[in-house]
Amino acid sequence: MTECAIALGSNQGDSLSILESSLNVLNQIPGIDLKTTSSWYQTKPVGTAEAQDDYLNGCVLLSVAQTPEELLAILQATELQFGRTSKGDRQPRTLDLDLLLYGDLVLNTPNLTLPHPRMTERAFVLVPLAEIAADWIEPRSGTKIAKLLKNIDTSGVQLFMMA
Ligand code: PH2
Ligand code: MG
Ligand code: MG
Repeated sequence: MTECAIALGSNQGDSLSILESSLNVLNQIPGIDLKTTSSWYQTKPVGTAEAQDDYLNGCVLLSVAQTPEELLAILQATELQFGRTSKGDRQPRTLDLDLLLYGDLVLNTPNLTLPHPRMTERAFVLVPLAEIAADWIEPRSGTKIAKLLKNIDTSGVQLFMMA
C-alpha cells in the first residue's frame, strides 16, 4: 500500500455534498482506504480566464494498492460520475480530483506528472494539505509541505467547515 495525497475542488452544483459524496465513493473502491480528511476551505478562483464562483477545496490522504496510473483513471472516472463536463483546467467544474503525491514518487509521463506540478504555488492546495500532512516532503523540491506554505500568499483561502 502507498500513501497518496489528493486535492479536491468544486465550484459548480452543491459543492459540499459533491465533495463529501466523492470521498464515500473513493473509500468504497477495493484497494483504497481513506485515512485523513482536511477541513473544507472557500477559495478565490486562481488562474481562471473569466470570473467564476469561489471554490470549495480540501485534501485527503489515501492508502492505495493501485498504481499511479490506475489511481488516476479512478479519479477521472469519479469526476465523470459527479457530472463533470468541462475538460479545461480553467473552467468551472462540479468535481476536480487531482493526484498530488504518490509516496515519494517523482514521475513525468504524458498523462501524469508527480508530484502535481502546480501544487507548490497553490494556497488552495497547500493550506488544506498542511493541515493533514505538514511533515510530508514534496520530493521535487525536497521541502516539507509546512515550509512550502510559508512562502505563499494565503489571503484567498478561508476556512469553510472544520474537519
Ligand atoms: N482549480 C483550478 C484552477 N483554479 N482555483 C481555486 N481556488 N481552486 C481550485 O481548485 C482551482 C482554481 C484548476 O484545477
Ligand atoms: Mg484536475
Ligand atoms: Mg485542479
